[in-house]
Amino acid sequence: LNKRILSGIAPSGIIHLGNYLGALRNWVALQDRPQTDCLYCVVDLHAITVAQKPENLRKSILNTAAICLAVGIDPAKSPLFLQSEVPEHSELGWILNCHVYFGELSRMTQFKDKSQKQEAATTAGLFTYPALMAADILLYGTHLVPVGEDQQQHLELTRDLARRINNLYGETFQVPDALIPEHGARIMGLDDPKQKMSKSAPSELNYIALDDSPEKIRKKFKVAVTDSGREVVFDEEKKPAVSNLLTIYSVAAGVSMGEAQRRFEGKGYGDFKKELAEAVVAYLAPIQERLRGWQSRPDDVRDVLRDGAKRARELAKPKLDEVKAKLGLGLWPAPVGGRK
Ligand code: AQP
Repeated sequence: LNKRILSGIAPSGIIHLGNYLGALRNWVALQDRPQTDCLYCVVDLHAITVAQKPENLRKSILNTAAICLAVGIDPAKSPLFLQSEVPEHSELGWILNCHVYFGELSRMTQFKDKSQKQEAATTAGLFTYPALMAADILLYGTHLVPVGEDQQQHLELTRDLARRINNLYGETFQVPDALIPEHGARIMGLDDPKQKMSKSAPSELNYIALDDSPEKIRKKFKVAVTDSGREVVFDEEKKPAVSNLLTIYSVAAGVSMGEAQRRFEGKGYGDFKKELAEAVVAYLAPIQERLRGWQSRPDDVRDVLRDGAKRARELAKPKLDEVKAKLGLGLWPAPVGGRK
């Protein structure tokens, strides 16, 4: 039996290098793993847990899908779909909402961070979104979920919910595992190495967007925060900023951390940041070229999403029907041998 891989990305404005190194890069690699079936999802219902302008959301959805295609998601191998086009997600999300405890959701660190940072009032959706994320995953019998480190806690909750439903109603859900990359699982902000790189950061100097121009990339690395001293060495405790930049360098240049450090022995931060910027510019160039191609063909992107939703629904509907039947919802069980 093939292993099911599923992951999602929120269309909330820009997609940054952290999203790519922590998640998208792995999504692409997994497509070629033998005996795996991948499904990838633009999770627009997650985006509306915070206020969105409809015109911006519409653009972000298309742009996020175009980025997924540009980084190498091949829709022939992996259906790429929009979450809101598969209503089974919302329906299972509600069912899981009715099985997750208030205390569990209250412990989610992402909720605490995001609700504190927000200027607008916090919605119930932001609070309960981990249940919807669990539905995204459990609906497809997912074995592995390629995500960045920040999603580990939500994955744990998903596993707990799967076990809870299985205990209450009999074996229903596959209990999924997180697949967190060895390098790049937690890329930190360029302007603040204590916080993760984030789309919703107040300053754009926090992140490298995948579609930043070479000039912008050079400028952002030039002003990126560094640590005291002048040696380019990996030491997350003493040199969190430089360690973060070295992680980015080693992935972008395709070298080990040891080799990355050797290359900058005896050199200062200035030289290091210049070479880092060039490595990232070169690393993103082919993605950006393909992105321009997809952006010039929005109807093709829509076609990919439409086809992906059709394929995803074929998988999601039977699982949702099974769950509803087990819970006693609807007009189940269907009468055998005609009406009674
Ligand atoms: N800084 C990061 N380092 C490594 N991986 C990261 N991911 C996010 N930030 C980093 C991973 O990217 C995938 C998609 O993320 P998402 O769209 O679900 O949104 P998020 O985790 O909420 O990402 P952001 O950019 O930080 O958004 P905001 O600012 O809205 O919170 C996930 O697999 C995530 O782990």
